[in-house]
Amino acid sequence: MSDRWFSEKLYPDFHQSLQIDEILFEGRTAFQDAVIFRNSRFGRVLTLDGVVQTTEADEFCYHEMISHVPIVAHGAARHALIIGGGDGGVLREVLRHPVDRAVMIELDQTVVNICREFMPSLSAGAFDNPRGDVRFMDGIKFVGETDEKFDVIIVDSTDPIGPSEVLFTQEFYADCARCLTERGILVTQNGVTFMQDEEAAKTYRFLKHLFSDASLYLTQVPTYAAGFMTFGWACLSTEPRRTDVAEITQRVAKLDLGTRYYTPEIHVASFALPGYIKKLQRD
Ligand code: AG3
Repeated sequence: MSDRWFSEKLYPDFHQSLQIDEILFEGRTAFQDAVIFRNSRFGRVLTLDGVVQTTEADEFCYHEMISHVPIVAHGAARHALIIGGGDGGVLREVLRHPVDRAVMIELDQTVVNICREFMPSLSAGAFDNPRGDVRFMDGIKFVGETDEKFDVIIVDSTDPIGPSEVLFTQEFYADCARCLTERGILVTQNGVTFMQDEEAAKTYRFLKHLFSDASLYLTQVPTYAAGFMTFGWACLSTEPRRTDVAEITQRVAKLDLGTRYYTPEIHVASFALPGYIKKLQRD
């Protein structure tokens, strides 16, 4: 048994540790520190700037929920945009749907390269899919300049410290709103709410001002310490979020998603928030 441990210090007063069996990659990219190591329970683990991003064992809890909830709720998404998502997990899940095109805008090409090499099950071939269109540039610049329109935008970023800070601003969300089609949906990752409540409250406030419908919704990821992970939801129409479980069930039955976390019941239930999170949804 190894006596080497990775200790995540995302919060000053609460650290979580994972045992390191073997380090597969360790280095500084043009933007951040990246490490991929192996842990006996979680398989290969990607950390960026000292924060666990994803693990082979529990990535499905995150990638299925950030992808299928908006796409199934939309019901007819043809064009999807992913901001970030360098490990390829979101692209993989998005391409399970009959979308014509999934554009992925990733800042850090090295993250894609190391994940393809050391964590290939994350993208599972998605980077070679002709419907995928991966471009390496700044997400905020892309949404600020493009004339392309998307039915769904998924922001799969790191936490709002370091290179991703700009992806949590009102300006960025406003540009996303401009890039959406009529019933378009934007979802964002907003951290673990018990520890990062201000972050979720702020995103909710921005989204509420810019969109007809705004909400938070939940998933549970074992290696994100301290409780529920919250996603932001924003839509130019109030109707997609209200799609009932019978309709969601019918839509899912036509797909071959093979999910392990996402179900029609979980889709609907993920918008039911515990009181300490619901109270953050103030204007
Ligand atoms: N990106 C979000 C990681 C958030 C971890 N932060 C935390 N525990 N508060 C995940 C990238 C997966 N594609």
